[in-house]
This record gives sequence, structure tokens and C-alpha cells, in this order.
Amino acid sequence: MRSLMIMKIRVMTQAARRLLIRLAIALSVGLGVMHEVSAQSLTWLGSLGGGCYWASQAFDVSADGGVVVGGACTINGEWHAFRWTVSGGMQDLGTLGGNYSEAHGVSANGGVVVGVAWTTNETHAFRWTTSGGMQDLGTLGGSYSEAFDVSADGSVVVGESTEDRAGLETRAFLWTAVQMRSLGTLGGHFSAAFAVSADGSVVVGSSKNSTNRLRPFRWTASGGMQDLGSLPGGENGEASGVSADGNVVVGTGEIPGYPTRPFRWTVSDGMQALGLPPGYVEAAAYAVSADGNVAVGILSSQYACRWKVPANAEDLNDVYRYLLPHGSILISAYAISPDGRYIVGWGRNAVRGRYEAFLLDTWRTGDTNGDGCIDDSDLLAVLFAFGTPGTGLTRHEDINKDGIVDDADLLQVLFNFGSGC
Ligand SMILES: [Ca+2]
Ligand SMILES: [Ca+2]
Repeated sequence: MRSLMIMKIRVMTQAARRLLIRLAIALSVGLGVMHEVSAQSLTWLGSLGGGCYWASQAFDVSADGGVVVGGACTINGEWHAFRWTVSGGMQDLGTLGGNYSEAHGVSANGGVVVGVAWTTNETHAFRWTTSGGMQDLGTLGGSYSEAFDVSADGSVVVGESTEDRAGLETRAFLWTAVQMRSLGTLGGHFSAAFAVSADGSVVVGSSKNSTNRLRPFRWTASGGMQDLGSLPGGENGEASGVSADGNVVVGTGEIPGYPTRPFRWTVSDGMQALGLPPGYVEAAAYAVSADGNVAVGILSSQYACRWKVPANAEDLNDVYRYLLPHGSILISAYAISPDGRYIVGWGRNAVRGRYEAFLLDTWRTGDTNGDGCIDDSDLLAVLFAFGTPGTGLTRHEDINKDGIVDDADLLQVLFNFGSGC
């Protein structure tokens, strides 16, 4: 059915292409002044109805940028996990019986969300699905667990949990439908897992070792928990993000005199410091793109930043200054989509005078292939995907993120045709 439809569109495309391109060129000439205005975009995500000064924070984004998850203030002044979509806005994911929850990870297609929620008397990791709602993942034996990330297909969840009722032993956990299991430690009494590779096979986080140092680790089923080492002269650190294949890890370590320095670790080169702009002495790296080449985090504890490896960190407030009128500021970037296009975090929305989650689209509106230019290749991509949700998990042809590639998306391409070229 779908292939027949696509064939029809391909036939139609041959005839329509010349007309559409002519129309697009006419539009692009007529609307030339619009191009810079309609380039990259920044969306402040609001709250769950509450008017709190801390309205929301975003911690993860789906592959196509259409779903963002985090925590937000409710109308009752509580803090609840949210799932945001372009068409539906913020959805309250509820709790496990208490009055607090927060979402930390989302699957590639946006359908599985993981995080932490209060039960009536304990704090437990949850896994939420569009069909099943919020599921309590239990604990490793204690009264506390918290999930921090989920694999691309939503089947593997990682986080931390106490093993004993006294809460003296905390362990990184890996959950699958079969069980929640401990990943052990590097010799101390604590470990926590913060990120998992796309297929769920590589887990990274931090663990105390036998001399009570906090060390970044990388875990695999065959190799167990591996200490990733430290920056020169430092003894502590933690790993926060991992590439899709598990071979690139980013995190934060210390060097003498400076407790917060970003690092990037690779299987081939080990741990390397990520560069800082002149005049800056600290930053933290929280997440990395699927290919391991673009990392995001926070610079000097107050500016959301990005590393396009091997370049030094760039302050996103400088790069996207034109999206930040009236003194708005991007404070921290917590996640980046696998292709590096979308960045989420939180900042100060000066228009509303409060702290809010943000979604930053670093590509031009209408760009489907990331070449920075809206041209006939983008037009054809939209036409070939017409009537479908878009191709692959990135679904860049669904420009307005409403779940279907249709004339609304086509118009966006036409409206921006020629931009950036
Ligand atoms: Ca393009
Ligand atoms: Ca659409």
C-alpha cells in the first residue's frame, strides 16, 4: 500500500518538481527577507500549569526532536515528569502514588520514558509507555531506585538503586523485562549508571573504588565494569553520556585546583580533555551525539555549551544569540539528539521571567538533510515521504512534527526555499 503510494508520488514528482521549484524560487525571491528570521529555532516548553519560578527542566529528546521529557511544575505546585510534543504540549506522566516524579530518558521514537517517582512511601525508578502508562521498576532490595537513561528501542533501562534497607550500598542497575540487576562496583560501596548505548549493551556511569575515589566507568556484559581513568593529576570523575555504539564516552573529571573539567574517552585514545574557550576554567559534559563527535553540557556553571570535537566548547548563547531576546539565557544543555540536530536543557525565559525547559533546533527550518540549505533535495525528500510519518527515526521530512508528512510540511519547505544556500 505504502510502496504503491510512494510510486504514485514519484510519478507525480517528476511532473510537479519543475512547477514546485519554480514556485519555490518565486517565493524565495519574494520572501528573501524572511530567511534569516526563519532559520534555527528555540522553543520554551512552559510548565504543567504551575506558575512556579522553576517552571520546568528538560533532560532528554527523541531522535526526531518531536518528544522532549523532563520535570515541570504542576498547577498544585508539585514537580511531575512531563512528556512534551509539538502538537500536544506538556503531558503530565503522573507519579507512583506520591506527589513527585521526574523523567530523565526517552527512547528514540519517543514512546518509552524513564525516570523517578515517589510511591506512597518510597522513591522508585519508573518506565512509562504510551500504551501502559507508568510502571514501577522496583529496586535492588532497598527503598530507593532512579532511572537515568533508556536504550533506543526502550527495552533496556539503567540507573541506580540501594541494595539494603539502610541505604548504605548503592549500585548501578540494568533493567530489562526479565529483571533489574546490579552491575557491581569498582571496589567501593557506590555506583550509578547514567547512560546506555543505543542497543543497550554498553553502560556508563560512576563508581567508588576501593580507596573511595569516584571513578568514571564503562560496563559491558563480557568485560564487566572498566575504570576509565582520570584526567592528568585528578582522581575523581564520572561518565554521563555515551555514543550509539558505546565506543565514545563523555563526562566530567577533576584536575588539581579545578573540580569540574569535561572529558571525552574513546576505545582507541582513552581519556582526553575537552577544550574550553580562552578565559574559562570549568565545564561539564553531559551527553554526546550518536557518532560521538558532538557533546553538550554546561560552561562555567551558567552557560549551555556544545563541543564539535576537536574544537573548544562554544557557548550556545553566543552561537544562537538572535534567538535569545530580552536577556533570555540557555543555562545548561542536558541532551542532544543522535544526529546532533536537537539540544534540550533549561534556561531563563526572560519574556516569562522564569526558568524553563528549552528545545533548540540547530538546523534551518525545512532542512531535511542537515546541509544548511533548503533546496530541491529537501523538497524531494518531503515529496517522497508524503503521506507517511517520515523516514527513519529522525523523520526530518515531518517538519512541523505532527506525525504526518503532508502539505503543511511542503509549504514550510517552499516558504524557506533558498534559505542558507
Ligand atoms: Ca538541505
Ligand atoms: Ca507534518
